[in-house]
Amino acid sequence: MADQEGSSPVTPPSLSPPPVELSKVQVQPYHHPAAGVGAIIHSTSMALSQLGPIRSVSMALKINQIEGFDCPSCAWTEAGQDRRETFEFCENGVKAVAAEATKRRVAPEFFRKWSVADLRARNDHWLEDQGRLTHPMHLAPGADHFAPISWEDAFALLGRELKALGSPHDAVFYTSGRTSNEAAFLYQLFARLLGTNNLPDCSNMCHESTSFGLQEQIGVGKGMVTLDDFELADAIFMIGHNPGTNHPRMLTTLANASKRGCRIVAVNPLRERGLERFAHPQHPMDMLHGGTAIAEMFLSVKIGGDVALLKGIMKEVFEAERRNPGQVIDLPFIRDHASGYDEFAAELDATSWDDVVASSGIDRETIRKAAEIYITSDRVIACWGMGVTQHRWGVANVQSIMNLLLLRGNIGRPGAGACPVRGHSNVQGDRTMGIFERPAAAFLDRLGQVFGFEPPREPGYSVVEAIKAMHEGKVGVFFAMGGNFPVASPDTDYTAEAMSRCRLTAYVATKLNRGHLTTGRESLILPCLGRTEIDEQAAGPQFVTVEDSMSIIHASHGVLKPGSPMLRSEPWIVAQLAKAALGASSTVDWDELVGDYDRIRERIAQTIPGFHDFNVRVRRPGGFMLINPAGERRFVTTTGKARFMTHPIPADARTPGRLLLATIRSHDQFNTTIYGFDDRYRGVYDARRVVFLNARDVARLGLVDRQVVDLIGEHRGESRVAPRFAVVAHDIPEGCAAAYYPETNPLIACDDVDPHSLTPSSKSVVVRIVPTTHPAESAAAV
Ligand SMILES: Nc1nc2c(c(=O)[nH]1)N[C@H]1C(S)=C(S)[C@@H](COP(=O)(O)OP(=O)(O)OC[C@H]3O[C@@H](n4cnc5c(=O)[nH]c(N)nc54)[C@H](O)[C@@H]3O)O[C@H]1N2
Ligand SMILES: Nc1nc2c(c(=O)[nH]1)N[C@H]1C(S)=C(S)[C@@H](COP(=O)(O)OP(=O)(O)OC[C@H]3O[C@@H](n4cnc5c(=O)[nH]c(N)nc54)[C@H](O)[C@@H]3O)O[C@H]1N2
Ligand SMILES: [Mo]
Repeated sequence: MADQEGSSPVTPPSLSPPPVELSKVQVQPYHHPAAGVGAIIHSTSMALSQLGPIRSVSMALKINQIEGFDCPSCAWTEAGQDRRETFEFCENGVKAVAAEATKRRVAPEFFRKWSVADLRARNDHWLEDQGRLTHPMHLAPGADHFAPISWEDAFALLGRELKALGSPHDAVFYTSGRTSNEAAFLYQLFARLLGTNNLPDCSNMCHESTSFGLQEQIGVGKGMVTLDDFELADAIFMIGHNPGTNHPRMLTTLANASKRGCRIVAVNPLRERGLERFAHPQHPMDMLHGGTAIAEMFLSVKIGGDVALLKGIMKEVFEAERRNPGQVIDLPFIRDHASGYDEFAAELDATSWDDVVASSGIDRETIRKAAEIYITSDRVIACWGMGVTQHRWGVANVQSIMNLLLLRGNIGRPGAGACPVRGHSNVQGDRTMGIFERPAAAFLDRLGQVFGFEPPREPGYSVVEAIKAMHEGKVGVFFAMGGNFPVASPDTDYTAEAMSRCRLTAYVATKLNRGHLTTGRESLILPCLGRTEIDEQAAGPQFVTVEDSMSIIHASHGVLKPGSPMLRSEPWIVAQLAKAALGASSTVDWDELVGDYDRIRERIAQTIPGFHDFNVRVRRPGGFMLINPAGERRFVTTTGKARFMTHPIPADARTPGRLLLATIRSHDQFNTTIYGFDDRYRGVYDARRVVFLNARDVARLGLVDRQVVDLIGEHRGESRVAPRFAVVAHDIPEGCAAAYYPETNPLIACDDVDPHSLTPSSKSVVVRIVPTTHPAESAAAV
């Protein structure tokens, strides 16, 4: 075995994945356009190996089609009905669907063979690759192996443990963003009937800085642009995201914009291939001609340098306005619709160019050119992702982007606006449904009226608050609706220890993951239907609904036979959980709701603004779009206007010799699900434990390419280690480093967060890099 930490049965267990062999890491720079032929080869071989030929083709014809299922991978919107293609998916969508629709099974015999300790010693890829969970499983106190349990007994156990809690606040209900609107709505209703707002979700680690920042600034925590706007924009700024890997279908949108002359600027410390060139894998002519150029300008900002860079661009906007008064800044918009402008402008004037250039790492002339694109473009869209949100200054980043848009009134008119690119396919919908630890009073008022109860008002725990509470022994029951909480969370070993202090942990899941092996005193794994599968309830087959990144609500119909007769739907599981925990005290008829999801949608329509006639409108092809008031220049903020927010350039937390590490995704993973060990566009093969460094830093630190090093995270005088990474010289600014998540999560302190959004700072971890002190491991782990 590679690493022995995980295989010992002592508590607390180490959750770090075992380091795999490094000697075979290969680096081969990739010079082709993103997608193209490679995408076809990779997606086809993955689908065939997991599904066989017939299931592969029938599945491919149903992804993202009106009568099919919503791709469970990313949240990028589908084209309108008239523009939809026969195959509306990408390489990584196929990987996600093939992983769910696989013919492989993890049945009770599997758990008889493998103890929890043995499973912990396997790597994440191996765990995922074993197949679909088929049966509810139970780990009794003190047991080494999970054993089968009936659904009835599983809910009886959950009911007993929840009723035995001193307070409802001693329970935590986590959600990952694949959960449908229907399941999410029931789940939050149940938690609040029980009496708690402890509803942390993956958003807390993802776009929370966006939700918090935009809510404060423009009154709604979502973007407002649509695909139509992408057809009208004169310029698109793409800041801190990697669509070639994480939202491949977005490349079609961007390539079309680029072809008609829209100017695209990318802001990213890494020269990501998908930001440079794209060839549509389903259009042979496109591939023959070498694809389409995406970004005409690439700003290789330093990690954490975005506030400074945006300030630089805005300083140029001010300069241009001084040269051409009344021509550049949209003063009428600002007068009528914005507040805080004078203070903002004064602070911007006082910011020195030296600080802007030093902190962003971009020279003044380059900033001037980027500003010129912004100024000469009538309609501008800004897109962003995790490179913006996951910092101690994540909210400052988001609000600085919005400041830039506001300066020229780039909001609430065609072809302009904000486009935060969401991650999980229904993460935005889950929040709309009330999965939130700090719900608005108006939402709770309405929920209480519709269901005849007084919802709890005190804020619940976000992800990092939940981990701390568990660590302090305050949490008796931890329940997860999907996801991989302990592995996706920061501070891996601290989180594992926190989980081990719960009385009961329970995970609703489709596939086995390392998180399920991080148990409390007792634990449950509850296997559920995936989005691709037929969901049969009392009233017949059901569909569910999701909300994409552009606030479009649409239906998703499962089409495949369920992976096992024991699988249950997420809404059904919530209904049984609620009955077991609330018993006769519940005023809700859970069986009626879950027997026919139209009943759930009726309650959603009564509770949540924008969902009137939900059942009718969602049956129309393509669904319907939620109105975003900010997109109509109605700003429901404390000033009643869009607010310019003033933010200083963040201080550099590095002491000499330290680097800022961004933890990123490879092309062969979906979050903690590891499909393989290659990262094609970055040219790395057969390894995940690599750290990308600038060649000058490699030399300065006295290292050589491919040398094995330990990464040491430093935060407030504490240090944390992630051992054995191979150094790979890469096109990245000096002082910066990048390595994959979740291998690097042990480095991130739980309290290293943005103070407003509480988002872990996973893109700016202060690290020291030292030659390894850990012994070489054998190759057995893979
Ligand atoms: N195939 C696949 N698809 C996915 C996912 C997946 O894991 N695999 N995950 C889904 C989820 S949940 C999410 S949230 C999205 C994530 O999608 P992205 O937002 O693209 O996420 P990341 O890969 O974490 O990192 C984004 C980029 O930020 C850049 N970056 C790092 N630090 C900085 C910085 O300081 N400034 C700037 N400007 N850029 C920086 C990195 O170089 C990287 O290119 O994708 C979703 N889609
Ligand atoms: N260091 C670092 N940490 C990060 C990030 C980072 O960039 N760097 N990114 C953060 C981000 S953006 C996010 S969103 C989180 C992700 O955190 P999570 O959402 O908690 O994690 P995932 O890896 O997406 O969860 C995958 C698991 O979900 C389960 N699953 C899949 N489909 C279904 C389904 O249909 N139903 C149910 N019930 N279960 C299902 C499977 O068991 C699978 O193993 O991680 C965060 N953590
Ligand atoms: Mo995410």
